[in-house]
Amino acid sequence: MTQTTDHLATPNRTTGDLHRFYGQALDALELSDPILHDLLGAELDRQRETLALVASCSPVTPAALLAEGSFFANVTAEGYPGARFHAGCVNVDTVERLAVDRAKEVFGARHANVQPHSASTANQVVMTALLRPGDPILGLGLDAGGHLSHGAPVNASGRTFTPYHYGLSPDGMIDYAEVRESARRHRPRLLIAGTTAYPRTIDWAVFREIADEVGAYLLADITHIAGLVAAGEHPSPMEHAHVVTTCTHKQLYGPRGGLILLGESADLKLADGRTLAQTMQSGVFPLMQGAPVVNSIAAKAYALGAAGTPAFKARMRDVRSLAAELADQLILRGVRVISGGTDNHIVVADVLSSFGITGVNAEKALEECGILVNKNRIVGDAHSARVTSGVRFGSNSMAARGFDTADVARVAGLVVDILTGTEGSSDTTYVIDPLVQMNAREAVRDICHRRPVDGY
Ligand code: DSN
Repeated sequence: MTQTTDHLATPNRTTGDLHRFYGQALDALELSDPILHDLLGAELDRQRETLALVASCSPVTPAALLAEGSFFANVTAEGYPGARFHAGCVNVDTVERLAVDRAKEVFGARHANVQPHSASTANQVVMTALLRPGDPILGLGLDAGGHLSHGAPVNASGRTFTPYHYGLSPDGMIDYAEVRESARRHRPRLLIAGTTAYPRTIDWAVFREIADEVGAYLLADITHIAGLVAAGEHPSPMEHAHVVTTCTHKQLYGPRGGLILLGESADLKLADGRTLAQTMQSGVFPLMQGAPVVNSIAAKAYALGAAGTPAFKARMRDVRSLAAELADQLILRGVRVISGGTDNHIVVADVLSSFGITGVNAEKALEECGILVNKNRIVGDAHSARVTSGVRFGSNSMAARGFDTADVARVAGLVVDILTGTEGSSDTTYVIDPLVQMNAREAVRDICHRRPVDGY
């Protein structure tokens, strides 16, 4: 981890002081708001006893949670380190520099902004700072596994700019010829490469080639695969994209928040004479945001430090191999897996053709048994996003629980048992065999107890 704590304003407090502070805080919560206190306990129990296979989350490392829940929340710190609009920022400046240094180190970036409140905000910053209202943008369609902030009509990105979308080919892969053809036709000012439900490797070089051909900026939104990219388990877009955005919670086991990263493009001169790095800095503050969430930046610093360690790299190898194993085990049991497998942490299954039930019914039936996934549209889906024909699995939490291949096989077996024992009475209602449910719930509890997430 990068250590830049030479300029601490005060000597380190003893660990005892911190224990006292957090202990008193917990006592005060119990006394002053027992309802909330109990809800915290209930949520901890729920998380301990369920298998969270939702691909867009990872259990936040307790140390990062502690930093996020710290008294850094008391500091208003508009501006950037060394140039704040408020007093009292000496430690905050050090924390933000630490987070920036670690982000640069982990992703091999030349410039990092750690202030975006989320990846969606980071995407909004990029678009608002680089484009004019009405400019054409091109990204993967929401229905094909893109993201709201990539130009969906219901999102500000789709209302402010003129959105165009590419889709997936019938085998579930990005069709780069279609992307190129679409880019030639619509001449986007911004080409977006980034997905939320795509299980395969993204070819950043081809995206950049297409962007260059039509004179577009290339935005790589690596939100879902940030951990794999950091660990070298997925190619990095840093050399190819003009701008890279990500969040810190989906695969970095950190707080909910965003990052903007720049590679060689940091020094690129824009039409107004400013560099891309300068444009992103002012794009975050003051263009889109006011004061940053400093406690979140402290937690980002922790997560980014951890992401540079050998233990994190080993975890990301597990994330990939466990997802591949899950895909194989489902296929072995007759489940139709989109694209026939996975290169990352995501497995998308066609539950309609495999079990005759919709994605929403599958999601609910699995949840009743303690397995958490999300309904997901699949290529050519006839159902809406609220119903869907598929579900999406992710392996971030399995890796955090230290799963091995036998655990994955057991989970795949449970998934198949549960969905075989579920009958849809309509697209959104179903009946589940009570015996299947009882046995599965017990088995999931057993797995969770044997494989707790570290620190939980
Ligand atoms: N983008 C949504 C997902 O992938 O689940 C929420 O973050």
